[in-house]
Amino acid sequence: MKQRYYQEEIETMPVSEIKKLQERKLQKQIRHVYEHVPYYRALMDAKGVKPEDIKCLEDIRKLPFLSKSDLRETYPYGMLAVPLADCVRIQSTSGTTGKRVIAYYTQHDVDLWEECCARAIVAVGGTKEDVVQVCYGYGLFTGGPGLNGGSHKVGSLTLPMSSGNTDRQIQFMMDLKATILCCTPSYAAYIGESLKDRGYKPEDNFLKAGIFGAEPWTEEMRRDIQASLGIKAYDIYGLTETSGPGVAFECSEQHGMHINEDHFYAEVIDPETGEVLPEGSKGELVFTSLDKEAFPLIRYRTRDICVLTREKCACGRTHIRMSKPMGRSDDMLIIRGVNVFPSQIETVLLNEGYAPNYRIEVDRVNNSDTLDVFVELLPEQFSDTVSGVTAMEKKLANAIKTILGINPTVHLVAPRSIERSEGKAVRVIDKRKLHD
Ligand code: DLL
Repeated sequence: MKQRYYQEEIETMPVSEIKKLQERKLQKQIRHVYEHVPYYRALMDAKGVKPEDIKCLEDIRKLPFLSKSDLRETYPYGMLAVPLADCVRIQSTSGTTGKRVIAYYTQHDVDLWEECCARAIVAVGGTKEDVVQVCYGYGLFTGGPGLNGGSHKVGSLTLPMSSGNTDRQIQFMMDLKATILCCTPSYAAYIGESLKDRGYKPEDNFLKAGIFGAEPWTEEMRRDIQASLGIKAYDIYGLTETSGPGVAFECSEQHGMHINEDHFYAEVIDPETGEVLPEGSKGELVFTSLDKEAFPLIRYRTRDICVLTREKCACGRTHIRMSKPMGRSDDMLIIRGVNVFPSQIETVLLNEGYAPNYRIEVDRVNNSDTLDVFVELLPEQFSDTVSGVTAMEKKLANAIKTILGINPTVHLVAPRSIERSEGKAVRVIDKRKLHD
Protein backbone atom coordinates (compact mmCIF):
# COMPACT_ATOMS: atom_id res chain seq x y z
CA MET A 1 0.00 0.00 0.00
CA LYS A 2 1.15 3.52 -0.73
CA GLN A 3 2.77 5.35 2.16
CA ARG A 4 0.50 8.08 3.46
CA TYR A 5 2.59 9.45 6.28
CA TYR A 6 6.30 9.78 6.88
CA GLN A 7 5.93 9.29 10.65
CA GLU A 8 2.44 7.93 11.08
CA GLU A 9 2.50 7.53 14.84
CA ILE A 10 3.38 11.17 15.40
CA GLU A 11 1.36 12.65 12.55
CA THR A 12 -1.87 10.92 13.59
CA MET A 13 -1.37 10.99 17.36
CA PRO A 14 -4.54 11.76 19.35
CA VAL A 15 -4.69 15.44 20.24
CA SER A 16 -4.60 14.74 23.99
CA GLU A 17 -1.32 12.85 23.50
CA ILE A 18 0.15 15.64 21.38
CA LYS A 19 -0.66 18.09 24.15
CA LYS A 20 1.02 15.90 26.75
CA LEU A 21 4.08 15.57 24.54
CA GLN A 22 4.18 19.34 24.00
CA GLU A 23 3.87 19.98 27.72
CA ARG A 24 6.84 17.73 28.54
CA LYS A 25 8.95 19.25 25.79
CA LEU A 26 7.99 22.81 26.75
CA GLN A 27 9.08 22.36 30.36
CA LYS A 28 12.40 20.94 29.25
CA GLN A 29 12.92 23.62 26.62
CA ILE A 30 12.26 26.51 28.98
CA ARG A 31 14.83 25.09 31.43
CA HIS A 32 17.31 24.74 28.57
CA VAL A 33 16.81 28.31 27.39
CA TYR A 34 16.80 29.79 30.90
CA GLU A 35 20.07 28.08 31.70
CA HIS A 36 21.85 28.79 28.42
CA VAL A 37 20.54 32.04 26.94
CA PRO A 38 21.29 34.95 29.29
CA TYR A 39 19.27 37.34 27.11
CA TYR A 40 16.06 35.32 27.48
CA ARG A 41 16.78 34.60 31.14
CA ALA A 42 16.89 38.37 31.72
CA LEU A 43 13.52 38.77 29.93
CA MET A 44 12.01 36.03 32.11
CA ASP A 45 13.51 37.50 35.27
CA ALA A 46 12.10 40.91 34.35
CA LYS A 47 8.65 39.29 34.15
CA GLY A 48 9.26 37.41 37.40
CA VAL A 49 8.81 33.99 35.82
CA LYS A 50 11.02 30.96 36.49
CA PRO A 51 11.22 27.65 34.59
CA GLU A 52 9.39 25.89 37.44
CA ASP A 53 6.39 28.19 36.87
CA ILE A 54 5.82 26.50 33.50
CA LYS A 55 3.78 23.46 34.49
CA CYS A 56 1.21 23.19 31.70
CA LEU A 57 0.82 24.50 28.15
CA GLU A 58 -1.32 27.48 29.21
CA ASP A 59 1.55 28.63 31.43
CA ILE A 60 3.36 29.62 28.24
CA ARG A 61 1.33 32.83 28.43
CA LYS A 62 3.45 33.91 31.38
CA LEU A 63 6.51 34.01 29.15
CA PRO A 64 7.75 37.05 27.22
CA PHE A 65 7.50 37.26 23.44
CA LEU A 66 10.49 37.47 21.15
CA SER A 67 10.52 39.41 17.90
CA LYS A 68 12.91 40.19 15.11
CA SER A 69 14.24 43.19 17.03
CA ASP A 70 15.45 40.85 19.80
CA LEU A 71 17.31 38.82 17.19
CA ARG A 72 18.89 41.96 15.78
CA GLU A 73 19.93 43.05 19.23
CA THR A 74 21.54 39.73 20.04
CA TYR A 75 23.19 39.31 16.62
CA PRO A 76 25.18 37.18 15.96
CA TYR A 77 25.50 34.78 18.92
CA GLY A 78 23.22 36.12 21.63
CA MET A 79 20.42 33.58 21.14
CA LEU A 80 22.67 30.58 20.81
CA ALA A 81 21.76 27.97 23.44
CA VAL A 82 24.59 25.46 22.90
CA PRO A 83 28.37 25.87 22.49
CA LEU A 84 29.22 26.96 18.95
CA ALA A 85 31.31 23.81 18.62
CA ASP A 86 28.10 21.74 18.82
CA CYS A 87 26.60 23.52 15.80
CA VAL A 88 26.99 22.06 12.34
CA ARG A 89 25.15 24.61 10.18
CA ILE A 90 23.86 28.13 9.87
CA GLN A 91 21.14 29.50 7.61
CA SER A 92 20.15 33.11 7.28
CA THR A 93 17.37 35.44 6.18
CA SER A 94 17.81 37.70 3.18
CA GLY A 95 18.11 40.73 5.42
CA THR A 96 15.93 42.91 3.22
CA THR A 97 14.30 44.54 6.24
CA GLY A 98 17.45 45.12 8.27
CA LYS A 99 20.28 43.09 9.71
CA ARG A 100 20.28 39.44 8.76
CA VAL A 101 19.04 36.85 11.22
CA ILE A 102 21.40 33.91 11.60
CA ALA A 103 19.85 30.63 12.73
CA TYR A 104 22.10 27.88 14.12
CA TYR A 105 21.57 24.13 13.95
CA THR A 106 23.03 21.14 15.74
CA GLN A 107 22.88 17.84 13.86
CA HIS A 108 19.73 17.02 15.88
CA ASP A 109 18.17 20.29 14.68
CA VAL A 110 19.02 19.56 11.04
CA ASP A 111 17.51 16.08 11.40
CA LEU A 112 14.24 17.29 12.83
CA TRP A 113 13.97 20.02 10.21
CA GLU A 114 14.58 17.54 7.39
CA GLU A 115 12.03 15.16 8.90
CA CYS A 116 9.44 17.94 8.81
CA CYS A 117 10.18 18.46 5.11
CA ALA A 118 10.02 14.70 4.51
CA ARG A 119 6.53 14.68 6.06
CA ALA A 120 5.54 17.41 3.58
CA ILE A 121 6.85 15.43 0.61
CA VAL A 122 5.09 12.22 1.67
CA ALA A 123 1.88 14.20 2.29
CA VAL A 124 1.76 15.17 -1.41
CA GLY A 125 2.27 11.55 -2.46
CA GLY A 126 6.08 11.47 -2.56
CA THR A 127 7.91 8.14 -2.25
CA LYS A 128 11.38 6.82 -3.00
CA GLU A 129 10.23 6.29 -6.60
CA ASP A 130 9.82 10.04 -7.10
CA VAL A 131 12.14 12.54 -8.73
CA VAL A 132 12.07 15.73 -6.68
CA GLN A 133 13.25 18.87 -8.45
CA VAL A 134 14.25 21.48 -5.88
CA CYS A 135 14.44 24.94 -7.40
CA TYR A 136 14.29 26.96 -4.22
CA GLY A 137 17.57 28.81 -3.73
CA TYR A 138 20.38 26.87 -2.07
CA GLY A 139 22.82 28.56 0.25
CA LEU A 140 21.86 30.77 3.16
CA PHE A 141 18.15 30.62 2.21
CA THR A 142 16.46 27.66 3.89
CA GLY A 143 14.25 26.64 0.94
CA GLY A 144 16.80 24.61 -1.05
CA PRO A 145 18.57 22.88 1.86
CA GLY A 146 15.29 22.09 3.66
CA LEU A 147 13.47 20.39 0.79
CA ASN A 148 16.72 18.78 -0.36
CA GLY A 149 17.16 17.18 3.07
CA GLY A 150 13.52 16.11 3.20
CA SER A 151 13.74 14.50 -0.22
CA HIS A 152 16.86 12.55 0.85
CA LYS A 153 15.06 11.30 3.94
CA VAL A 154 12.16 10.04 1.81
CA GLY A 155 14.70 8.40 -0.49
CA SER A 156 13.55 10.20 -3.62
CA LEU A 157 15.98 11.08 -6.38
CA THR A 158 16.79 14.69 -5.60
CA LEU A 159 17.65 17.25 -8.28
CA PRO A 160 19.42 20.09 -6.42
CA MET A 161 18.76 22.68 -9.13
CA SER A 162 18.60 25.82 -6.99
CA SER A 163 16.72 28.77 -8.48
CA GLY A 164 17.12 30.36 -11.90
CA ASN A 165 18.38 29.20 -15.29
CA THR A 166 14.91 28.27 -16.45
CA ASP A 167 16.15 26.62 -19.65
CA ARG A 168 18.19 24.17 -17.61
CA GLN A 169 15.29 23.61 -15.17
CA ILE A 170 13.05 22.62 -18.06
CA GLN A 171 15.67 20.41 -19.67
CA PHE A 172 16.25 18.45 -16.44
CA MET A 173 12.53 18.37 -15.65
CA MET A 174 11.75 16.75 -19.00
CA ASP A 175 14.86 14.57 -19.44
CA LEU A 176 14.88 13.19 -15.88
CA LYS A 177 11.09 13.03 -15.68
CA ALA A 178 10.74 15.08 -12.49
CA THR A 179 7.53 14.23 -10.62
CA ILE A 180 7.55 16.73 -7.74
CA LEU A 181 8.49 20.38 -8.16
CA CYS A 182 9.60 22.51 -5.20
CA CYS A 183 9.92 26.30 -5.63
CA THR A 184 8.17 29.56 -4.88
CA PRO A 185 4.67 29.84 -6.38
CA SER A 186 5.76 32.81 -8.48
CA TYR A 187 8.59 30.75 -9.98
CA ALA A 188 6.21 27.82 -10.54
CA ALA A 189 3.94 30.18 -12.51
CA TYR A 190 6.94 31.30 -14.55
CA ILE A 191 8.01 27.72 -15.24
CA GLY A 192 4.45 27.00 -16.42
CA GLU A 193 4.58 30.00 -18.74
CA SER A 194 8.03 28.99 -20.03
CA LEU A 195 6.89 25.43 -20.77
CA LYS A 196 4.00 26.80 -22.79
CA ASP A 197 6.38 29.10 -24.71
CA ARG A 198 8.41 26.07 -25.67
CA GLY A 199 5.34 24.38 -27.06
CA TYR A 200 4.68 21.95 -24.18
CA LYS A 201 1.14 21.22 -23.08
CA PRO A 202 0.40 20.67 -19.35
CA GLU A 203 0.13 16.91 -19.92
CA ASP A 204 3.55 16.70 -21.58
CA ASN A 205 5.54 16.91 -18.34
CA PHE A 206 5.79 14.14 -15.73
CA LEU A 207 5.04 16.28 -12.71
CA LYS A 208 2.23 15.21 -10.40
CA ALA A 209 2.64 17.64 -7.51
CA GLY A 210 4.32 20.85 -6.48
CA ILE A 211 5.35 22.06 -3.01
CA PHE A 212 5.24 25.82 -3.14
CA GLY A 213 5.81 28.34 -0.38
CA ALA A 214 8.07 31.05 1.04
CA GLU A 215 5.70 33.82 -0.10
CA PRO A 216 1.97 34.49 0.07
CA TRP A 217 -0.13 33.09 -2.79
CA THR A 218 -3.83 32.99 -3.33
CA GLU A 219 -6.26 30.17 -4.17
CA GLU A 220 -6.63 31.77 -7.61
CA MET A 221 -2.87 31.47 -8.12
CA ARG A 222 -3.09 27.81 -7.08
CA ARG A 223 -5.77 27.23 -9.72
CA ASP A 224 -3.59 28.90 -12.34
CA ILE A 225 -0.45 26.92 -11.51
CA GLN A 226 -2.36 23.63 -11.33
CA ALA A 227 -3.77 24.26 -14.80
CA SER A 228 -0.53 25.41 -16.42
CA LEU A 229 1.57 22.53 -15.05
CA GLY A 230 -1.15 19.86 -14.92
CA ILE A 231 -0.41 19.08 -11.24
CA LYS A 232 -1.78 19.47 -7.74
CA ALA A 233 -0.14 22.45 -6.03
CA TYR A 234 0.46 22.27 -2.27
CA ASP A 235 1.45 24.95 0.18
CA ILE A 236 4.37 24.75 2.59
CA TYR A 237 5.23 27.26 5.30
CA GLY A 238 8.15 28.07 7.49
CA LEU A 239 10.64 30.72 8.46
CA THR A 240 14.37 30.80 9.03
CA GLU A 241 13.95 31.62 12.72
CA THR A 242 12.11 28.35 13.40
CA SER A 243 14.29 26.21 11.07
CA GLY A 244 12.93 26.87 7.55
CA PRO A 245 10.27 25.23 5.37
CA GLY A 246 8.27 22.43 6.93
CA VAL A 247 6.94 24.15 10.05
CA ALA A 248 3.59 23.45 8.39
CA PHE A 249 2.54 21.74 5.17
CA GLU A 250 -0.57 20.89 3.18
CA CYS A 251 -1.92 17.36 2.85
CA SER A 252 -4.07 15.78 0.13
CA GLU A 253 -7.03 17.89 1.27
CA GLN A 254 -5.32 21.15 0.22
CA HIS A 255 -7.22 22.87 2.95
CA GLY A 256 -4.85 24.47 5.44
CA MET A 257 -1.37 23.43 6.53
CA HIS A 258 -0.74 20.97 9.37
CA ILE A 259 1.70 22.45 11.84
CA ASN A 260 4.28 19.92 13.03
CA GLU A 261 3.07 20.19 16.58
CA ASP A 262 5.54 17.76 18.07
CA HIS A 263 8.21 20.36 17.27
CA PHE A 264 6.38 23.70 17.22
CA TYR A 265 3.81 25.09 19.63
CA ALA A 266 1.60 27.61 17.84
CA GLU A 267 -0.42 30.49 19.26
CA VAL A 268 -2.43 33.20 17.54
CA ILE A 269 -2.37 36.58 19.22
CA ASP A 270 -3.88 40.00 18.80
CA PRO A 271 -0.93 41.88 17.25
CA GLU A 272 -1.86 45.07 19.09
CA THR A 273 -2.36 43.76 22.62
CA GLY A 274 -0.46 40.45 22.62
CA GLU A 275 -3.57 38.70 23.97
CA VAL A 276 -3.83 35.01 23.00
CA LEU A 277 -6.91 34.53 20.80
CA PRO A 278 -9.16 31.46 20.76
CA GLU A 279 -8.92 28.92 17.96
CA GLY A 280 -10.61 30.16 14.81
CA SER A 281 -9.67 33.82 15.34
CA LYS A 282 -7.56 35.72 12.88
CA GLY A 283 -4.34 37.05 14.36
CA GLU A 284 -0.56 36.95 14.41
CA LEU A 285 1.09 33.57 14.51
CA VAL A 286 3.56 32.96 17.34
CA PHE A 287 5.83 29.90 17.50
CA THR A 288 7.77 28.17 20.23
CA SER A 289 10.38 25.64 19.12
CA LEU A 290 9.83 22.68 21.42
CA ASP A 291 12.99 20.73 20.86
CA LYS A 292 15.46 22.66 18.83
CA GLU A 293 18.78 22.73 20.63
CA ALA A 294 20.90 25.49 19.11
CA PHE A 295 18.43 28.28 18.32
CA PRO A 296 15.29 27.58 20.32
CA LEU A 297 13.03 30.59 20.04
CA ILE A 298 10.28 30.95 22.61
CA ARG A 299 7.04 32.74 21.67
CA TYR A 300 8.52 34.16 18.48
CA ARG A 301 6.25 36.67 16.77
CA THR A 302 6.18 35.85 13.07
CA ARG A 303 4.13 38.89 11.91
CA ASP A 304 2.20 36.43 9.72
CA ILE A 305 -1.57 36.78 9.98
CA CYS A 306 -3.59 33.57 9.89
CA VAL A 307 -6.27 31.42 11.53
CA LEU A 308 -5.75 28.06 13.30
CA THR A 309 -8.22 25.20 13.26
CA ARG A 310 -8.46 21.84 15.01
CA GLU A 311 -11.28 20.65 12.78
CA LYS A 312 -10.84 17.03 11.86
CA CYS A 313 -8.93 16.54 8.61
CA ALA A 314 -9.88 13.76 6.20
CA CYS A 315 -6.19 12.91 5.66
CA GLY A 316 -6.05 11.43 9.16
CA ARG A 317 -3.45 13.84 10.48
CA THR A 318 -4.36 15.28 13.84
CA HIS A 319 -1.97 18.21 13.97
CA ILE A 320 -3.58 21.63 14.07
CA ARG A 321 -3.93 23.43 10.74
CA MET A 322 -3.07 27.03 9.85
CA SER A 323 -4.76 28.89 7.02
CA LYS A 324 -2.69 30.36 4.25
CA PRO A 325 -1.04 33.43 5.74
CA MET A 326 -3.19 36.35 4.69
CA GLY A 327 -0.12 38.54 4.51
CA ARG A 328 2.27 39.81 7.10
CA SER A 329 1.12 42.47 9.49
CA ASP A 330 4.08 44.49 8.20
CA ASP A 331 3.11 43.85 4.52
CA MET A 332 -0.25 45.46 4.96
CA LEU A 333 -0.48 48.73 3.10
CA ILE A 334 -2.56 51.54 4.47
CA ILE A 335 -3.76 53.51 1.46
CA ARG A 336 -5.98 56.51 2.10
CA GLY A 337 -6.67 55.00 5.49
CA VAL A 338 -7.81 51.67 4.08
CA ASN A 339 -6.00 48.43 4.96
CA VAL A 340 -4.92 46.68 1.79
CA PHE A 341 -3.20 43.32 1.44
CA PRO A 342 -1.51 42.70 -1.94
CA SER A 343 -3.20 39.28 -2.04
CA GLN A 344 -6.61 40.97 -2.35
CA ILE A 345 -5.47 42.62 -5.56
CA GLU A 346 -3.99 39.34 -6.84
CA THR A 347 -7.32 37.60 -6.31
CA VAL A 348 -9.16 40.18 -8.41
CA LEU A 349 -6.60 40.05 -11.24
CA LEU A 350 -6.75 36.29 -11.56
CA ASN A 351 -10.53 36.20 -11.30
CA GLU A 352 -10.70 38.77 -14.10
CA GLY A 353 -8.66 36.48 -16.35
CA TYR A 354 -5.20 38.06 -16.09
CA ALA A 355 -1.96 36.22 -15.36
CA PRO A 356 -0.25 36.71 -11.95
CA ASN A 357 2.27 39.16 -13.41
CA TYR A 358 1.70 42.49 -11.73
CA ARG A 359 3.31 45.29 -9.75
CA ILE A 360 1.65 47.52 -7.21
CA GLU A 361 2.99 51.03 -6.73
CA VAL A 362 1.88 53.27 -3.91
CA ASP A 363 2.89 56.89 -3.70
CA ARG A 364 1.79 60.15 -2.12
CA VAL A 365 1.05 63.08 -4.41
CA ASN A 366 -0.20 66.38 -2.99
CA ASN A 367 -0.74 64.72 0.39
CA SER A 368 -2.99 62.08 -1.08
CA ASP A 369 -2.10 58.40 -1.50
CA THR A 370 -2.08 56.98 -5.01
CA LEU A 371 -2.43 53.33 -5.96
CA ASP A 372 -1.18 52.21 -9.38
CA VAL A 373 -1.57 48.61 -10.46
CA PHE A 374 0.50 47.47 -13.45
CA VAL A 375 -0.82 44.28 -15.01
CA GLU A 376 0.38 42.45 -18.07
CA LEU A 377 -1.95 41.87 -20.96
CA LEU A 378 -2.01 38.31 -22.18
CA PRO A 379 -0.53 37.88 -25.68
CA GLU A 380 -4.00 37.26 -27.14
CA GLN A 381 -5.30 40.54 -25.65
CA PHE A 382 -2.35 42.59 -26.85
CA SER A 383 -3.60 43.30 -30.34
CA ASP A 384 -6.72 45.03 -29.02
CA THR A 385 -7.28 48.68 -29.94
CA VAL A 386 -6.29 51.50 -27.60
CA SER A 387 -9.91 52.20 -26.78
CA GLY A 388 -10.41 48.51 -26.08
CA VAL A 389 -7.48 48.51 -23.66
CA THR A 390 -8.76 51.64 -21.93
CA ALA A 391 -12.11 49.95 -21.43
CA MET A 392 -10.38 46.89 -19.97
CA GLU A 393 -8.37 49.09 -17.60
CA LYS A 394 -11.58 50.72 -16.39
CA LYS A 395 -13.29 47.38 -15.88
CA LEU A 396 -10.37 46.03 -13.86
CA ALA A 397 -10.11 49.24 -11.81
CA ASN A 398 -13.80 48.90 -10.96
CA ALA A 399 -13.37 45.29 -9.91
CA ILE A 400 -10.48 46.25 -7.60
CA LYS A 401 -12.47 49.17 -6.21
CA THR A 402 -15.35 46.85 -5.36
CA ILE A 403 -13.02 44.75 -3.18
CA LEU A 404 -10.81 47.45 -1.64
CA GLY A 405 -13.17 50.40 -1.54
CA ILE A 406 -10.53 52.67 -3.07
CA ASN A 407 -9.96 53.65 -6.67
CA PRO A 408 -6.74 52.40 -8.27
CA THR A 409 -5.24 53.46 -11.56
CA VAL A 410 -4.80 50.35 -13.66
CA HIS A 411 -2.12 50.20 -16.35
CA LEU A 412 -2.32 47.27 -18.73
CA VAL A 413 1.20 46.75 -20.03
CA ALA A 414 2.79 44.64 -22.77
CA PRO A 415 3.16 40.89 -22.25
CA ARG A 416 6.53 39.99 -20.60
CA SER A 417 7.23 43.57 -19.54
CA ILE A 418 7.03 42.84 -15.80
CA GLU A 419 10.12 41.19 -14.39
CA ARG A 420 9.71 37.51 -13.49
CA SER A 421 10.84 36.16 -10.15
CA GLU A 422 12.99 33.10 -9.56
CA GLY A 423 12.65 33.33 -5.78
CA LYS A 424 10.37 35.45 -3.65
CA ALA A 425 8.53 37.91 -5.89
CA VAL A 426 8.72 41.63 -5.12
CA ARG A 427 5.28 42.89 -6.07
CA VAL A 428 4.87 46.07 -4.07
CA ILE A 429 6.81 49.31 -4.36
CA ASP A 430 5.81 51.76 -1.69
CA LYS A 431 7.37 55.02 -2.82
CA ARG A 432 6.02 56.83 0.24
CA LYS A 433 8.72 55.11 2.26
CA LEU A 434 11.37 56.36 -0.15
CA HIS A 435 10.27 59.99 0.32
CA ASP A 436 10.16 59.77 4.14
O1 DLL B 1 10.65 31.52 3.33
C1 DLL B 1 11.16 29.45 4.45
C2 DLL B 1 10.49 28.68 3.37
C3 DLL B 1 11.22 28.22 2.29
C4 DLL B 1 9.15 28.39 3.47
C5 DLL B 1 10.60 27.48 1.31
C6 DLL B 1 8.52 27.63 2.50
C7 DLL B 1 9.25 27.18 1.41
P1 DLL B 1 12.15 33.14 5.34
O2 DLL B 1 12.94 33.56 4.15
O3 DLL B 1 12.76 33.35 6.68
O4 DLL B 1 11.84 31.61 5.27
O5 DLL B 1 10.76 33.86 5.25
C8 DLL B 1 9.74 33.57 6.16
O6 DLL B 1 8.06 33.98 4.47
O7 DLL B 1 7.35 34.64 7.89
C9 DLL B 1 6.15 34.34 5.78
O8 DLL B 1 5.92 35.73 5.84
C10 DLL B 1 6.64 33.97 4.40
N1 DLL B 1 6.17 32.64 4.04
C11 DLL B 1 6.83 31.47 4.14
N2 DLL B 1 6.05 30.45 3.67
C12 DLL B 1 4.87 31.02 3.28
C13 DLL B 1 3.66 30.52 2.72
C14 DLL B 1 11.19 30.95 4.25
N3 DLL B 1 3.49 29.25 2.44
C15 DLL B 1 8.49 34.32 5.79
N4 DLL B 1 2.67 31.40 2.48
C16 DLL B 1 7.32 33.95 6.67
C17 DLL B 1 2.82 32.71 2.76
C18 DLL B 1 4.95 32.41 3.53
N5 DLL B 1 3.93 33.23 3.26
